[in-house]
Amino acid sequence: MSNPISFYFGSGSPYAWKVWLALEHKKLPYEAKRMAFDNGDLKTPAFTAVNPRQKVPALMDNGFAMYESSAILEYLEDRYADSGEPIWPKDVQARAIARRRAAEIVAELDPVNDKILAEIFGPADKVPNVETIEVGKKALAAELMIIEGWLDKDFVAGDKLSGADFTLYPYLAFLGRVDTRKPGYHLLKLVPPKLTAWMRRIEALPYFEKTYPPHWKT
Ligand SMILES: N[C@@H](CCC(=O)N[C@@H](CS)C(=O)NCC(=O)O)C(=O)O
Repeated sequence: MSNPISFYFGSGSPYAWKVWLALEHKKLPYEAKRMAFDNGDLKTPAFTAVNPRQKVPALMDNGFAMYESSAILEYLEDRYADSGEPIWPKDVQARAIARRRAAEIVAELDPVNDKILAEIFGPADKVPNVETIEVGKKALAAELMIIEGWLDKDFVAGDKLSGADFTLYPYLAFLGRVDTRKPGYHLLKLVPPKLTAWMRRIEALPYFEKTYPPHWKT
């Protein structure tokens, strides 16, 4: 590898956080480039050449541009198979399950989360609809119980960290962020016990602090 990977992220983006955890897990050299959401950073011709969809995360790896967080994880694993720790289990069926769980999180948990957040952080002139939020919280609790059932070992897909853990953690951390910014919704209380213990395991990773959204620290 000649140059470090350029890693374009937005502070607090769950998709970017997932990639950041994976870069660290694989011990890859990278330069983190923070992109602001509100000052045109994503709209510049230079960034549009990296990601024509003008979203983060994105990578530039020695002239190779890549975006879409799940595809980025696959790229890193294939391109740097021997670096750091693997993103997916070696056993074919365990690997399939880990990938499926990561896909389920994106397909099922992400939209449920989004609905609640859209209501809580809606337009300034609109009071959040309590009923919509309660319905959303029920759906979120049900989804979290499914994931709780996966945790028969230490991690989301077995006894080792995988891309499924990196996919999930940012969503749950965001629930805590909402509780801090908009007290009263008690979203973290919906996280069942095994998942809560799992969150502490992720937070104990040696590189965790490095990946923590910078603007959440202030
Ligand atoms: N499916 C994409 C989603 C990426 C995405 O939606 N990123 C958001 C931040 S969380 C973004 O960059 N939005 C651009 C904007 O808000 O202008 C992925 O997994 O990478």
